[in-house]
Amino acid sequence: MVMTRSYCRFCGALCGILVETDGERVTSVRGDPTHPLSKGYTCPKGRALPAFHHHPDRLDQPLLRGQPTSWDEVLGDLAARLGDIVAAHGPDAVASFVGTGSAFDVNGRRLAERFMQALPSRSRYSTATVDNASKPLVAELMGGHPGLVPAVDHHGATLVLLFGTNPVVSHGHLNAFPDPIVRLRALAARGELWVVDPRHHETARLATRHLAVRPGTDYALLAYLVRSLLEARGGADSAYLEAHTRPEDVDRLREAVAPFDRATAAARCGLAETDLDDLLSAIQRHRRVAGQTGTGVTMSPAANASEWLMWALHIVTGSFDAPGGMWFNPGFMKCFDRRPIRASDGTPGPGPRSRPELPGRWGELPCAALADEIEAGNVRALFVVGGNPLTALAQPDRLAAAFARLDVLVVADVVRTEVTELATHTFACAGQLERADLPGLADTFQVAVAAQYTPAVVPPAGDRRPMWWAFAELARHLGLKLLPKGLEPDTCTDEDLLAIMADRSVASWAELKAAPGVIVASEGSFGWVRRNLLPEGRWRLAPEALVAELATLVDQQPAPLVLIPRRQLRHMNAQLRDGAAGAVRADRPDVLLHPDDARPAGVRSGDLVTVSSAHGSVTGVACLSGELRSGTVSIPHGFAEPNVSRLTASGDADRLSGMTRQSGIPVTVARADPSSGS
Ligand SMILES: Nc1nc2c(c(=O)[nH]1)N[C@H]1C(S)=C(S)[C@@H](COP(=O)(O)OP(=O)(O)OC[C@H]3O[C@@H](n4cnc5c(=O)[nH]c(N)nc54)[C@H](O)[C@@H]3O)O[C@H]1N2
Ligand SMILES: Nc1nc2c(c(=O)[nH]1)N[C@H]1C(S)=C(S)[C@@H](COP(=O)(O)OP(=O)(O)OC[C@H]3O[C@@H](n4cnc5c(=O)[nH]c(N)nc54)[C@H](O)[C@@H]3O)O[C@H]1N2
Ligand code: SF4
Ligand SMILES: [Mo]
Repeated sequence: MVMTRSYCRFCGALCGILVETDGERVTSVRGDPTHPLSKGYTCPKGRALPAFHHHPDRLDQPLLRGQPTSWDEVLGDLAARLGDIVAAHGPDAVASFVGTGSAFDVNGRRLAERFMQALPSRSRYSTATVDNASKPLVAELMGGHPGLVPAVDHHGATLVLLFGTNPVVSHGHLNAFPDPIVRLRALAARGELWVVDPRHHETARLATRHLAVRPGTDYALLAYLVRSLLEARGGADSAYLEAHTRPEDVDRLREAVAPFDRATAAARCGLAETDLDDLLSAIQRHRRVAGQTGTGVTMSPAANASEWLMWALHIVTGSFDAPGGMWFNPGFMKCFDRRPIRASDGTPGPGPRSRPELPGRWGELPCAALADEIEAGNVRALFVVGGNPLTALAQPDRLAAAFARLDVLVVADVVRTEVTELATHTFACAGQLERADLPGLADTFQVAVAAQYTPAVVPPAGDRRPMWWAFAELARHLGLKLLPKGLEPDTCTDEDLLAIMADRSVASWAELKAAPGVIVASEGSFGWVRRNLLPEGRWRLAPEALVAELATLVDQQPAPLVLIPRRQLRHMNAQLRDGAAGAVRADRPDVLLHPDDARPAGVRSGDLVTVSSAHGSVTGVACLSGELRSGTVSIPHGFAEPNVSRLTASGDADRLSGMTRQSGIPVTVARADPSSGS
């Protein structure tokens, strides 16, 4: 038996783990009690790692049109086809979709991205536009950089607001939330913890107050708070506003939120006026706030306006980049606080050819356009890099038909999925326990300025190869060079690449490698955004595009019954939905309904229920629950059945951010089989 210290790479919490192995067999995973951030905590997904590692559907060899083959064969064939496609249609005909499964493979993700840049192809898609697009958008428009991620000051905040996020289950949206129950209890014990969510979920149960807001109306509640704070003696931090904003922006903000008086906001949000009063006085009492939004907000139709007003609330109360409020993680590897950063103004680039009304942002195109681009013949080859577009993207049936028309569909994954079924070329990638790593993409999302090096726990089984190697080798076949000077695919190691990445980090590569676990540099870093990034230290408080969006919402009419998203503890999107082929417990994709919405349709718990939107319908098992606000239907995503993405549509995308709407979708419910039962 050998014990290796590592960290879990299923989700952004990056919990410290101790992995026990017997030869190449992974026998157990438990929380690392010496890890200062996760403190021994793991969730069932982390503990399912041994079962996932030995999943019967793991890919052991690359596949060519579904048949096991050698890497030489699959990469040689692929290179020839890509060469033809690029020669005939140009490099933009080669697209990539980068998913969550590659987010914690720092070398693999980097080389996949470098490959697209080397082609060079503009047809780059990622889950950013089905997950969080309003966040980088607002960060760029207000702070000048899409990578600014506000995070709760866990050691100083006394008033924490969580809007549309359930960290007990998700462990955070963008912001990592390891050991969530202990952290949330500590926050609630120090002051107040408010949860604003249509569902009284696992996190709401730990809150000091829960507001069951009507989906898609967060902007109205936030507008009311900002409006009230900006009134004379309302509680705004005038010194902060004077130092860190422009007076004309404060006037523009005041004007924009003017329509949202208490009665209007309460009616819109479906909350009592006293709820709004209570939240306002809590803010006035604590003076500073630490508010975080999640996918409940980013997936909603008013995502940009809501995120903007959440930022505005922090700026008006002097809570941004300030102890007791929110800080911005500069990154252990990225070190934004130690170098000048060029500010951008958020002007979008050109959109996809078939959907020119959508924006190109952050070097990507919106996922909402992927099916159109394939159907139009603009995309002929697609790389799926650690993703499951057939459950993650809208209209899966249309997308599957579009995939069938592709000349080439390359899937880089660790297990067989519905997407590898359609693949022409499949890369059998080294899984998380089979590669050395550092937190890359997750660097600035962590709960502290911290980094942990992990060695590979076991060598890659079968003919699995690191994903970075597959892209480097494919590039070599095409006459492109992806690896830094002096490195060749067959002699380079994970560590060679990590060492280069760690070049500019807080600790040296040698220190990272020698450390017995995570290195924590600090648990809060304040002031650097105002110092290094903001022009004259001033936030852009009232970006024109966001002011305009709010104006369109003034007369919004809420729909009577809407779909809302929900995450579950035992699966990570489409991963582990089968309980690693039954080796561990799996979640059931129940359709949660409020009894008041189920009754008129004659639906009882356990019945099969059909949920329909303007775009499609799904059938699942109903579970009646008073924890939901009436007027909402909650369905998790990631399942083949019910595949909730049948209810969303790629035409229903936000013009400003490119984000596909996935919350607040009007739906109806009906018994799937009205003849049975009574
Ligand atoms: N209606 C609706 N739609 C949604 C959502 C919703 O709530 N409702 N949620 C959205 C969100 S937030 C997201 S992030 C997307 C999720 O979209 P995706 O990220 O596309 O989906 P995942 O299921 O996470 O896909 C991860 C894939 O990576 C593979 N994988 C695991 N480990 C590795 C590895 O080490 N290397 C490689 N190469 N692959 C690996 C897994 O086997 C899996 O196939 O879905 C979005 N779509
Ligand atoms: N166990 C587990 N963990 C995960 C994942 C997983 O699949 N399983 N996925 C990972 C990924 S890819 C992501 S992006 C994160 C997401 O992390 P979170 O954003 O925390 O995701 P959820 O837990 O679904 O919480 C979203 C909440 O928004 C609420 N909501 C819906 N609409 C609205 C609205 O209009 N307003 C408000 N205020 N609330 C609303 C829903 O009721 C729900 O409780 O989780 C990550 N972690
Ligand atoms: S919360 Fe669970 S899935 Fe996320 S890193 Fe920790 S153990 Fe892994
Ligand atoms: Mo996500």
